[in-house]
Amino acid sequence: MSATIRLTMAQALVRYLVAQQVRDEESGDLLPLFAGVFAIFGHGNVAGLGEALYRQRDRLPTYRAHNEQAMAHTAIAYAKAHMRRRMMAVTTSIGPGATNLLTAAALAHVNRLPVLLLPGDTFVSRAPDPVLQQLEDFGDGTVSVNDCFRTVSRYFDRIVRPEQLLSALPRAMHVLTDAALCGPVTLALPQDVQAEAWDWPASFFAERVHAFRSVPPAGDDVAAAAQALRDARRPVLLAGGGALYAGAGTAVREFAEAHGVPVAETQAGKGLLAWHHPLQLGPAGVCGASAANDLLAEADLVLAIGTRLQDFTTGSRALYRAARIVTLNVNGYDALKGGDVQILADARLGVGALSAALGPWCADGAWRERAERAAAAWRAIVDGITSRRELPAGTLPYDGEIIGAVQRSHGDSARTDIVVGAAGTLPAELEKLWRTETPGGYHMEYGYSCMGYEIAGGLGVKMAKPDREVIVMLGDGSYLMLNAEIATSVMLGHKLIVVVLDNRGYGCIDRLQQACGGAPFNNMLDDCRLDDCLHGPDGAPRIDFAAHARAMGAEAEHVRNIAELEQALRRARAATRTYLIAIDTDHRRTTTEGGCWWDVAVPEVSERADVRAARRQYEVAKQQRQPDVPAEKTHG
Ligand SMILES: Cc1ncc(C[n+]2csc(CCOP(=O)(O)OP(=O)(O)O)c2C)c(N)n1
Ligand SMILES: [Mg+2]
Repeated sequence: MSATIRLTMAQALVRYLVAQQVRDEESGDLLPLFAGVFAIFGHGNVAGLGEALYRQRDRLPTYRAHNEQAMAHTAIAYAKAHMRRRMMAVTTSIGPGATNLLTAAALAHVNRLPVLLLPGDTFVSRAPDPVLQQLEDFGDGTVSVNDCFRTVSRYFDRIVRPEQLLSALPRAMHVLTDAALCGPVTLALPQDVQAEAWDWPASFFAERVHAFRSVPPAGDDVAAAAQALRDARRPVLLAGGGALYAGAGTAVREFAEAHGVPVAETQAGKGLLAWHHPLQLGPAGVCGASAANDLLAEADLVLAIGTRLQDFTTGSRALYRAARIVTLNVNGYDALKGGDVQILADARLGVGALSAALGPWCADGAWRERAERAAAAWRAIVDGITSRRELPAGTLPYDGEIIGAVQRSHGDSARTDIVVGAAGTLPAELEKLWRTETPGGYHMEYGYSCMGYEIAGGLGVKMAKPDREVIVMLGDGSYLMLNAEIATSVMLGHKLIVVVLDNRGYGCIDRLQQACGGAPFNNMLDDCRLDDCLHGPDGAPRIDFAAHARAMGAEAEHVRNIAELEQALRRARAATRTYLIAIDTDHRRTTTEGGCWWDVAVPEVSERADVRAARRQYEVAKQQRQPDVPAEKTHG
C-alpha cells in the first residue's frame, strides 16, 4: 500500500503549493512557482488556512496587506512582472473579504494574468447557517457570494470534500501555467472542509517542475500567412502583450529588420521593441502615436501578434478595417479575430517560422522609408513635449512635462526603471511619451484600466524586481481610491517612488464628458455638489497627499513646478523608503498629437445644444466607418 499523510484540506492545499516549482530561465535554479500568499484573515480562513500557512511560513511566506482587492493587485502585478512565470496566491475571509476580491479577479481575467484566489466560504454542513456574513438565496441552497467568481475566473471550483483537491489543484496549475488559458483561478474553500482531515497519498505532494510550453505552428498556417504577406505592399506588425509574455522581442526585431516591416505596439506590448529602433512606430489606437496610426490606416495587411485586438489599444475598429488581418496567437479565440489568416502558435515560434517561410522577401522599400520617416517624426514630437521645463507664469504642468522630468531623472538606470500605471489621463500620456528599451520596463494595467491598481501593483512589481527602481505614476482620483498599500510597502521594506498628479478630480472623464457635449458635472472636485455653508466660495477642500503618505510611514513632499520636481526626484531615488511626490497639474492640457477616433455613444436627444452638436458629429464619424467590411477587403 502506498504511503499516506493525514492532513486537513487546508494543510494539504498549502503543502501542494509549496511543492510546485519552476526553473529560472537565466540561472537554471529551481524556484517556487508561488512566491507567497497574500492574506487578510477573518472567519472562513483564519482557523483552517491560517493554521496551515503558519506551519509552512518558512517555505511559503504569508504577507498581510490592507485591502483584499489591493493585495490581489499586488499578486497580479507580481505575475505580470515575471511574464506570468511566477505567481502568488491570495486568501480572504468569507463574505465581504471575498467579494472585495472580485474586481481584481476580473482584472486578471481581462489581462490574462495568473493568480490563485482562495476565498473562504460558508459551511458545507450548513450546521451554523446562516453564519456571520452569509448571504441567503431563497431559491438555491448551494449559492454563496463566491458564485460571483464564476464569471471572472478561468477556473472555478468549490472544495466541498477534501479529496476534491486531488483533481482541482492539478487543473488549477494547468490553467495558471498555460499560455492560452492563463488567468485567475478561484478555489472557494468552505471553512468546515478546510479543517477536515483526510489521508492523502504522499505522491500528491511530490515536487513538480512546471514547464511553460511554447506551442509551435501546425499545418499550412504559416504558409498561408507568408503568402498573405508576399501579396501585401504595406504591411504593419502589431505587437501585443502575448508577444511580450512569449519572449518574442528578439524574434520580432529580427523579423522587422529582415523583412522591412514596421512595428506598432499596444499598451500591453509596449517595450517589446526598443523605443529608438528605426522601425518602431510607437503605440497604436486611441492613445497611439501618429506614426503608428497613420501607417496602420494606410496598411494593406496587419500582422497582429499576441493581441486581443481591443479597439481602444489597437485601433482595430477605427483604423484598418480595409486591411487583411493575419493573427498570430497562442489562443484560438484571439487568433480567430480579424478573420483572414490565422496562425495558432506561440508568438516567438510563430514569428520565427513565418520569417523562415518568407525567406528573402522584403516589404516595398518605399513603405519602409515612409515608416522610418514617420517613426523619426514621432520621436521628435515626443522630444519636444518631454523636454519642456519652463512654462509661462501661472501655467500648471501637465502629465507630458512630468513624464519628461521623471525620464530625465533616470540617469544611468534608463534601462532598468519600471513605470507602473493603470487609469486616468496617465495611460494615454505614458503610452505616447514613456520610453523604454526593456520588455517589462513599462507596466501598464490597461486591459481593465482599474483605478487603484497603481500603488498595490507597484508593490507587486517591486517584489518581483527588487533591484529595479519602480516608479508608480497616478492621478489624485486613483490615489484616493486605493492607497493603503503604501503602508504595506513601508512595512515590507519595498521602496516605491510614487508620483501623484493632482488635477483635483477625474480629469480624463471631465474631458470626455465635455467632448460628448456634457456640462462639467460631478468629475472635478469643484464641479461637485458641495456643502456651501462649510466651504463657501473656495470650493472643495484641498487634499494634502504628501501629509497623507507621511502618515503611512512614507517620505513625501509636494512640489510646485518641474524644477522642484526634478530635485525631489533626486531625493526620491536616493531614498531607501517609499517616497511620494505630489504635484499640481492642469487637466485641460494634454498631448494632442496622435490618437484616433473611438466609439462613445452620445445621447440621441437632449435639451443641451452641445449634446445635440456632439451627437451630429458622432453620427458623421460612425457613418465614415461604414460599411463594416469595405468592398476592397478580401478574405483569404
Ligand atoms: C475602479 C474604476 N472606477 C472608475 C473608472 C472610470 N475612470 C477612469 S479614469 C477615471 C478618473 C481618474 O481620475 P484620476 O486618477 O485623478 O486621473 P485623471 O484623469 O484626473 O488624470 C475614472 C473615474 C475606472 N477606470 N476604474
Ligand atoms: Mg485627477
